[in-house]
Amino acid sequence: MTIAEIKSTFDAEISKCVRLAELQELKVKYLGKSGALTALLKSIRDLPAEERPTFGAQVNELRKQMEERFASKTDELKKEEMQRRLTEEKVDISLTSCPSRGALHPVTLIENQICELMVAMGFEVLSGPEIETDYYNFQALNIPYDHPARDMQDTFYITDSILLRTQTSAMQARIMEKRKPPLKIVCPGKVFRSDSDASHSPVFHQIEGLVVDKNITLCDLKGTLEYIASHLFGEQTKVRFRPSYFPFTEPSVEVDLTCSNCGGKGCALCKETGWIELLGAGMVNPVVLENCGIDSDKYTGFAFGIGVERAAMIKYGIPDIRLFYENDQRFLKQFGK
Ligand code: 2NL
Repeated sequence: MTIAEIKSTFDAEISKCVRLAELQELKVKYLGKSGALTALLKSIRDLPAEERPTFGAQVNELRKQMEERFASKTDELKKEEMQRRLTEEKVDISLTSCPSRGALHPVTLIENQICELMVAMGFEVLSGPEIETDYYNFQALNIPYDHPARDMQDTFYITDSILLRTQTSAMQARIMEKRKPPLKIVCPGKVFRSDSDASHSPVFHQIEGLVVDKNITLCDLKGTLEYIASHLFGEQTKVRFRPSYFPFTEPSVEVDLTCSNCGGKGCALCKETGWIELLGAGMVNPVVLENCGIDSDKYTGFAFGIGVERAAMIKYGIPDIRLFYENDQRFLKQFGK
């Protein structure tokens, strides 16, 4: 090839280059050890001596031009490559890939709501130990060792005298023993019973309220529960007492609310009765007051215990208590927004 031929094929080929790798190949093809230009330079020995300097100068000039062209083309392709990568590898920060926001668990929500209502009525919120002594969980509350009510609350024992509390009243007994009336306290927390089905869990949450003062009556209990019921389930909610039995209260009552689903007319949820049982309550048994050092001739009190899961199940129409503990996002996402 002549100098002119090399120049023109080189020009044509280099302008077609689009990748740095191709450019590198081209560089080898023309300027490499067995490249076209090197071959041309070698052919210098076949020329007559007087033509050699001019020829040499021309070849060197061409080499210089080609090297400059390679340099500028390299620059150009590097810029293009950068531009291409910037477009191809662009991270779209406008995508909604941020983690979704957490929400309060329905049990926490209802627990907070009930506690807030109690605080509004002047109750003090207190929490106590989940591991209790037999004394505060049972004996102080008028449930001696041989009492049949011990079987009603199937208990997890740690030793003969230490257990997982079956009710938060254990804490209330501690407070009654430590302080003097008037008392107006509410104890929320986890309680434990060896029982498990669609409406029972071995761990559940309870809120117990306790008022001890002079002249406290069952009417005070009813007014307090009506306030909670109407704020938690709606203004039209009615409260009904049915006689019951607990060792720590006398008299004792089961408390029903008008069914939030049918408004009291009767439906499948309330088994056509119009009423749904929510909690147990009563007037504090004088024996319990005396056990805790309170003069039962001077003072009376009322107490109640609400199952938080049960309240949430009624409020939201949840059919199975186990849904609360499975951490299924599809379930949890529906609350606390
Ligand atoms: C239930 C019933 C109840 C109480 C809890 C109580 C506490 C003291 C004294 C007397 Cl310190 N009573 N608490 C009273 C009646 C019922 O709970 O089954 N709740 C889920």
